[in-house]
Amino acid sequence: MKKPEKELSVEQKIKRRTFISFGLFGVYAAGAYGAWRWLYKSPEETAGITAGARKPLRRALNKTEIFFRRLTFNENHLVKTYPKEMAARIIRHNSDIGSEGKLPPENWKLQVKKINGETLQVSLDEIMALPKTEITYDFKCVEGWDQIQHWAGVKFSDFIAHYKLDAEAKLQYVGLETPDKQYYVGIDMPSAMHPQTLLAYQMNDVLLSGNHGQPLRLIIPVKYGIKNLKRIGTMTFSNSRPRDYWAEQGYDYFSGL
Ligand SMILES: Nc1nc2c(c(=O)[nH]1)N[C@H]1C(S)=C(S)[C@@H](COP(=O)(O)O)O[C@H]1N2
Ligand SMILES: [Mo]
Repeated sequence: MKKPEKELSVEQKIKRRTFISFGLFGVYAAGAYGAWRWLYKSPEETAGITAGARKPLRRALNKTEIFFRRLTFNENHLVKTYPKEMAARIIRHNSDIGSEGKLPPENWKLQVKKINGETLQVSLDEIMALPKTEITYDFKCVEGWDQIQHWAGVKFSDFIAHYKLDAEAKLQYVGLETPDKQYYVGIDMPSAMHPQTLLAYQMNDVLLSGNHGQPLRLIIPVKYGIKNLKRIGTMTFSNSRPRDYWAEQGYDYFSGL
């Protein structure tokens, strides 16, 4: 006859389970510690285009960004617009890095760095002679405010077509900087070429004030305020990411809505 298996006492069962739980806890803890060590020891990217982060983390972030860009961005998807009468009269105003005070338009020319090494110099009058586009939409700042505003200027894509910058527009990014290089942004080309993106010189039908980026600023409704650079000095084109003021501080490079 088979000897009946010895019944474990309740106390023994508890001991055994406690032992197994602690064992598993130890295994998980070692795993987590290992992963953390791996990340911690992995090379840190050079703080530059984006704020410093471990390379594997940044790689994952960049992959996620491209995934969401593809998922959410569509050049035919337009940002909601409003009747012009709904535009604010008293306009909110944010930081003025690189765009303080007033710059006499006669002392200003937009510098467009072509890929053949030439620089186009475009005056405000020349820009204002191009077809004009107006938009009334809800401008959004990442800091949590938004306001329905009316802007006018030349469509970025019209500007590209007029100055025959087709080869430039085939590259992946546009870089914009203030004349003093204090504020700068990088914009992915599909967002720059979006039909609602403007090189704006008017707000509420009058030329921009010093506060709002005169003589010319970017209005890019598919992105948060941080990317809407005021007082454009230079425009560059590249396949690598242009430097970006807020991305350097750790903000999302894409900053799309
Ligand atoms: N040159 C320059 N452009 C800039 C900024 C800046 O500090 N300097 N701030 C950005 C931010 S954070 C926002 S929300 C908008 C605000 O635009 P506004 O001052 O016309 O409202 O401008 C953007 N463009
Ligand atoms: Mo902002």
